[in-house]
Amino acid sequence: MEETFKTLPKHTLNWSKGKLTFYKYEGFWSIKKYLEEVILAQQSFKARPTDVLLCSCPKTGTTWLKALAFAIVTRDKFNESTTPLLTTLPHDCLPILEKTLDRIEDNSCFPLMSTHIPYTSLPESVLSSNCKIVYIYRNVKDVIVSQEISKLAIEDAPFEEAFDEFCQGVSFYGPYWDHILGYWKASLERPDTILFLKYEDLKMDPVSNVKRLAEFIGYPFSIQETNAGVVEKIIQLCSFENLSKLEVNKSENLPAKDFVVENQFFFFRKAKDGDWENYFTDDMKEKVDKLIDQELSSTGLVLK
Ligand code: PAP
Repeated sequence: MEETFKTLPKHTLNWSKGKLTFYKYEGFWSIKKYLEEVILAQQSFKARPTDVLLCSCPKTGTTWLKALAFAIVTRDKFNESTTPLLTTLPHDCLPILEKTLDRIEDNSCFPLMSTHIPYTSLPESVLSSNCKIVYIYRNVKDVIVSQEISKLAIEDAPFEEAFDEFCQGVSFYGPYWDHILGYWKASLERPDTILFLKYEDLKMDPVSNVKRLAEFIGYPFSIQETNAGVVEKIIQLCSFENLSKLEVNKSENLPAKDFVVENQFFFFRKAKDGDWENYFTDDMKEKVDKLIDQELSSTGLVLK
């Protein structure tokens, strides 16, 4: 492992708690701790055809997708007053692929698992098992703000510096646009096994998108459930307004042990579309528009 890291390109960033070194592994940047987990997962994770992987780049709607998928899959077991989502951070409701290497003991039939690993670096068994993948993504400008403001919230490093690094591709599992592209290309090749969801679409039309999600992961809503308003109840349970006010999800109660930073903006900040307008200068807006055009114009993927 140490030998591998000696050969990787690296870049040091300013971080709320000091400096943080990122390494570039298989075309994507992250910190050593996370990349070690990726490498170990590549060596030993055994996917099952029944697994459903919730995949995302950080700050694109992961927490929300995890809560929704968990509520969908466990709706026969729990109702809105007994669900673990009331007392457990959504991230702790389902396993993370990189942290679930030994599956011998895991006899559960619970299908959900999450990961930030880019498509092209997923363990080979994920692809050969043909298990289902749900990918969520979000507009680039709001992701920059969500990620960089979380990172900078309690320090005085300028936003401009963080912005430039993100645009150079140096962000968690970045370049972000390459992360999306990997899953997008795969979703074209394997539409039956990869569902591509957009954070903004989920916000604009939660009912259809939650139904789509439930159907795709094999837990469709029955007509009786639909008539009884089960879809709306799940949407309400997992809404930002509801989850962010729960004691367990408040900043001071976050289990910081596994996360790089802990501060009040980390998982639940504003959840507002277009918040980038409060941080970007005209030059920044233009730079991102040009960058995305340059990176994606030949691919067919359109990110508004
Ligand atoms: P993570 O990668 O650290 O888990 P992730 O959940 O992907 O973060 O994204 C966090 C963003 O989702 C935050 O956006 P913001 O910074 O623009 O506010 C967070 O507020 C938002 N978010 C968290 N939970 C929800 C939810 N239930 N509904 C909508 N947005 C949410």
